[in-house]
Amino acid sequence: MPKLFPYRLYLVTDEAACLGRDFFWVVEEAIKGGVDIVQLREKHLDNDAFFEKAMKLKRICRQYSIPLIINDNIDVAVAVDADGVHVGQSDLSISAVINRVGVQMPIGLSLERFEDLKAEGAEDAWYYGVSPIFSTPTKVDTVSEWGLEGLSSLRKLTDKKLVAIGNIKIENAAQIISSGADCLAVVSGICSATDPASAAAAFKSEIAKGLKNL
Ligand code: TZP
Ligand code: MG
Repeated sequence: MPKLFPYRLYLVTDEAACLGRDFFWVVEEAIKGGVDIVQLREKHLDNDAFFEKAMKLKRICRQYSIPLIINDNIDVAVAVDADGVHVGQSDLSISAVINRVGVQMPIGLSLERFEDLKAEGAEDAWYYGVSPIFSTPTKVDTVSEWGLEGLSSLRKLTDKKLVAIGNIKIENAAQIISSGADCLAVVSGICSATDPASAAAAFKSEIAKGLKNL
């Protein structure tokens, strides 16, 4: 499992949030604007369509030397030689993923509550998703939000990199970083922005401000 997770701005895709614009254009603009890592997360696609999208996205990510992470689908992650896979609490356990793909595939794990730190294999995760930091219309089946206080408490309990996700906007980005997140994962704040490249750049500059306040 690689130790390093130097990324600060994580784009999590949702084609519906791209508001009818070309999906790959949106992602490429976001990368040009400063996104450091991309996760393909498209719940509406069947396996074949998901694989096709992953293959195409992998080419774009390669071109910019950006890691591509695949949400949930280990078979597709292996098939496209992705840089990692991300699992939630209701997906396969980390140990099950390791048994499937071997330890060479980095695995991101979403934490929904403090107890999830003790789940089987959680200590082998590459990073923890703090999910959701704030409730969001983009994902409505979440339990409860961590909030900034929950994030600060979690920060004291683990040295793993923490990736906050959920209703992160340019306006609250710096505060989430200064409360203990290492990286911000964003869907609509970038995918639905009029100019995804400028939005990504604005997130990066807010992240830099938040890091100064640590
Ligand atoms: N997991 C927790 S919240 C979320 C996911 C995938 C969606 C975040 O979307 P947005 O639009 O950035 O609030
Ligand atoms: Mg999942």
